[in-house]
Amino acid sequence: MDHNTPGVPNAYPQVGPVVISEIMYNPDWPYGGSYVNDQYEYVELHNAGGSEVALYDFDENEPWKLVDGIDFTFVGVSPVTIPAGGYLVVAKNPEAFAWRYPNVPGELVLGPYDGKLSDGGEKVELARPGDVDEFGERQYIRVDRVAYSDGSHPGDTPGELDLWPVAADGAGSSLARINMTLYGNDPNNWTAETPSPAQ
Ligand SMILES: [Ca+2]
Ligand SMILES: [Ca+2]
Ligand SMILES: [Ca+2]
Repeated sequence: MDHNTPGVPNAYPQVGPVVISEIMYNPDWPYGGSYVNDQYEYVELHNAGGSEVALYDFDENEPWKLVDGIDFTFVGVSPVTIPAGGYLVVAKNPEAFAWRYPNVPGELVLGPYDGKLSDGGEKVELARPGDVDEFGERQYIRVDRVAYSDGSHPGDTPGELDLWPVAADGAGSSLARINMTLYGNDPNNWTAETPSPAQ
């Protein structure tokens, strides 16, 4: 939360500066590609802040992670960082990604991650390390989380609609976050757009 507000409704959730900015969960099949379509999945992160952010906790000596639907740990030769205004891509299969998006500099692409992004929708969470609990297990603190859907899975409430854009479901578009500094777990802040990894 942004700040403590005892006795009144919670403040607007704290957002960023690093957010999940684009989700390619169901890529279309590329002409001439040598992989099945889910190998072209990716998640893009964006640093909407004014200074570089390390995806690493120097107090805990532990890297940040992507968790829930997919699993990825931000390990590198040195701590992974995103410059102010910069982007980073985590690809399901970096070789497949490099073939499909040859203009994206390789140093901006990490991966592979474990698991696959569901074609129906699921949660993707960016998390940073917290304390180790009494069982010796490290706890993780949510930085950003998106429970996306494909536009065809309304909930169980009668009359409920699935407001997520259907065009990102295998038709060539990806889910793109509209406002980087507004809450991400809200279909109103996402649209289906031409893929724009690392930009
Ligand atoms: Ca998928
Ligand atoms: Ca689907
Ligand atoms: Ca993008």
